[in-house]
Amino acid sequence: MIKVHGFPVSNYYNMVKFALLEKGFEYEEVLTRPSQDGEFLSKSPMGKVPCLEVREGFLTETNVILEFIEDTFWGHALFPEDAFGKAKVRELMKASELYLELPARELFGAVFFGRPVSDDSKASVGEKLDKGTAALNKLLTFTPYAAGSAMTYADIMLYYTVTLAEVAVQQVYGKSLYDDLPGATEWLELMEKNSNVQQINRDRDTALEKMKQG
Ligand SMILES: N[C@@H](CCC(=O)N[C@@H](CS)C(=O)NCC(=O)O)C(=O)O
Repeated sequence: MIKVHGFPVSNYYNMVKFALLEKGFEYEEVLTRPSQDGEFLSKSPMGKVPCLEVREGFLTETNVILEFIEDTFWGHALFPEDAFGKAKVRELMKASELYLELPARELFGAVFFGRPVSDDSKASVGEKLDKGTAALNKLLTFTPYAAGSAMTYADIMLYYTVTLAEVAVQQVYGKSLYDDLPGATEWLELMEKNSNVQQINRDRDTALEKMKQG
């Protein structure tokens, strides 16, 4: 059986879980924290999670894993069939990661681990997020899904990007990221009707609770 290494609080890990659940594919979760330990680096060269383990070996980088899942497993398609539609989904995935997830991640140390954040970082991340949301607004259709009438990998990546970024944006800037993404609130409601999203969020909350209890 294929294995997914990671932990349920990781948004990237949850993107992979969501894709596998949507495909209806059985997998085993191997509870793993990011690590620079030599053994883990032989599976995940940057020591990050998620890491997918299949018969042929290990795979890292979430977008690569998602593409592999699509190429390998049956189940309903999560990319459009036509080349342009597929490229538009990939464009959204990349924009979500580069221009929203990664800048928001610069705030995670302050938000989740109580590290200090300088006024300069706040200002520079704020600028990047403003540019990123403006770019995403040009790409998102919300009709009703991120890239059209069917759910795709763009929804998967965006959901686990914005929901975590929102926590950071609220805490650092005292505003909602969703105010800068018209249509996002209705789309979030739609996504959260999905039973796989609900299950992943329950797993995340249980793991968070355990972490708080030490
Ligand atoms: N580019 C990686 C990013 C994954 C990532 O940043 N995962 C976090 C957990 S959510 C991690 O492992 N962080 C540890 C680190 O950055 O060393 C991907 O697409 O999978």
